[in-house]
Amino acid sequence: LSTENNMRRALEHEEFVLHYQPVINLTTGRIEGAEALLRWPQSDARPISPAEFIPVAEDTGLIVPLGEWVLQKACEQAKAWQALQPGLRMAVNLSARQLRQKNLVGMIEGVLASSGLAPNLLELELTEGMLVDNVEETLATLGRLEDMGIRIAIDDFGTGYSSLSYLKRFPIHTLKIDRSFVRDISDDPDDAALVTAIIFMARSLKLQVTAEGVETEEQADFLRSLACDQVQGFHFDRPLPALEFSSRLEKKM
Ligand code: G
Ligand code: G
Ligand code: MN
Ligand code: NA
Repeated sequence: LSTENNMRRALEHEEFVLHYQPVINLTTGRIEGAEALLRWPQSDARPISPAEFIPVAEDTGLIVPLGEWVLQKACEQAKAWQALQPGLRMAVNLSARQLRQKNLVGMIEGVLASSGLAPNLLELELTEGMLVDNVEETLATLGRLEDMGIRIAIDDFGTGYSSLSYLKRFPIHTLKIDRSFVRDISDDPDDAALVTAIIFMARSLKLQVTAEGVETEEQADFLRSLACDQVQGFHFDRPLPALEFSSRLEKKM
């Protein structure tokens, strides 16, 4: 309960911040996108992890106004960064509760209109589990988002228990390979086989594929040899405060 009250106050006082992790094209090395990641700095302690406060926000419904704040901020930032990197895409994590939110599509329309960001530069990240419940309603929601030109990514791909048939049923554009598969690709033949299979499947289905959690040059080389489209990970960049991300774009490094 105290977390809930603190979160309400933090939202009112704009204490949350977004960090942005660069999404890198593995062939060119260029930054093609950013994933917005919520941070809650504390004046007298380490920041509280979203892994801790997002579940509370979901349970209390606070994720609805918090999620709208995240989307608005991320879209405004993406719009501003178009001057430095035309076509830069912004990925925003969506929680299950937001997908059930009645006015989600209208809220997103409003944010795109007020920020001026082109819809095809916004990618919403969902997890597999979110596609299992209320299938008809979710299909309708995602269909409307796709009609607007918004892209849908499956986050943590491979860790859910759902049937792969959803890849055919839902309008999905990107698979983000979970970092648990990427971690041991250089040493574990099973993980290497799984990642290879996911990348080949994605290509056959004409989906874009992003590998997450790339921490070493060996992992990057392996993924490059499979022509994986994009990567994220500490080997390239940590999630960065907006100003650092801007310098990173300006230096074109
Ligand atoms: O960035 P970090 O590893 O601390 O994130 C932990 C988890 O919190 C990840 O699963 C990430 O997807 C989630 N997360 C981070 N920011 C947001 C956000 O703005 N909205 C939602 N729903 N989840 C987020
Ligand atoms: O669930 P999701 O993919 O949204 O989680 C994103 C989280 O992964 C962020 O909190 C980010 O800090 C973390 N992350 C990003 N790159 C790496 C990496 O290379 N290694 C590890 N261990 N975590 C990472
Ligand atoms: Mn994510
Ligand atoms: Na992930």
